[in-house]
Amino acid sequence: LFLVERLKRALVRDDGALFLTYQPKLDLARGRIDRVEALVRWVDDEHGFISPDEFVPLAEQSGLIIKLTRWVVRSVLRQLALWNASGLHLGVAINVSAQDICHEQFIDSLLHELRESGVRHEQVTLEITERDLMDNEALAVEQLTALKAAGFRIAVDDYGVGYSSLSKLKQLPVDELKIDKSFILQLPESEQDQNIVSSTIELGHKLGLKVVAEGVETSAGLDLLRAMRCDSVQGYHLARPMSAEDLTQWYASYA
Ligand code: G
Ligand code: G
Ligand code: MN
Ligand code: NA
Repeated sequence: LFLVERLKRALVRDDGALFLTYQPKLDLARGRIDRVEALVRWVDDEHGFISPDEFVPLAEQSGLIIKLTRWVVRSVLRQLALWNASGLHLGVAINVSAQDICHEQFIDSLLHELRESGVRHEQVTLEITERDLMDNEALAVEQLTALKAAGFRIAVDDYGVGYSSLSKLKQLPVDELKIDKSFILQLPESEQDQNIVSSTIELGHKLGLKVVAEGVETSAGLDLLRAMRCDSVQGYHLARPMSAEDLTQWYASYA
């Protein structure tokens, strides 16, 4: 079978070949883990582990992304409902593509899943890459405006590698900039990255946005970002993406 057919089968069967991992984000001002990013994983019984860098683009090309994202949303919200019930109140970031948000049923199905799970809108951040936004500008902006009006948080993912102009940024209905990890990974060693990141944080703040750094791998990087007044950090220095069970345990020992 072609890979995309195998992916479709994994979605239909929902027998554990597709699963979610969660990576925590630290709110620097409050010193608290307040959110997690959901990251999908696939272990195919024939091909083994397949990276989302490989199968997400495949799903996008074939249109299967709509079903994949629906599965992700449903699974994430179920998990969030479990955490809510156990007294663990976390927000979650879900990666979506322009195809998803431009799909006519996206908002309705999201709202339906929220009602089913009892999760609150403010608990959900939708991450969309800067590049995806720029490639689908008019309709994407319209849809994001509707999503934001419905109460969801919107983040621009992989910010800094997608060539959006400052005037575009001003018009986008977003709450958060997520600086791409390529500017963060060598932050302690690279003066150039330090300049780029500190000015991006300043710009974000002047536009009224929260700024998140991903790919924080060292305490030196974390210290720099704190000094730059970055709002939130995510990266291996804190924790790797992990299963829901592991995240629950990790959180208990961290907090
Ligand atoms: O851990 P990392 O390898 O998870 O993810 C690689 C890429 O795959 C990232 O760009 C990430 O945004 C994307 N990705 C991970 N999970 C999802 C998902 O559930 N949906 C979408 N659309 N992209 C995802
Ligand atoms: O959706 P996004 O492109 O933000 O996905 C985040 C990606 O970054 C995922 O592939 C995740 O596994 C990865 N990631 C998260 N933290 C780190 C880190 O500290 N270092 C590196 N190299 N990758 C990370
Ligand atoms: Mn992301
Ligand atoms: Na990213």
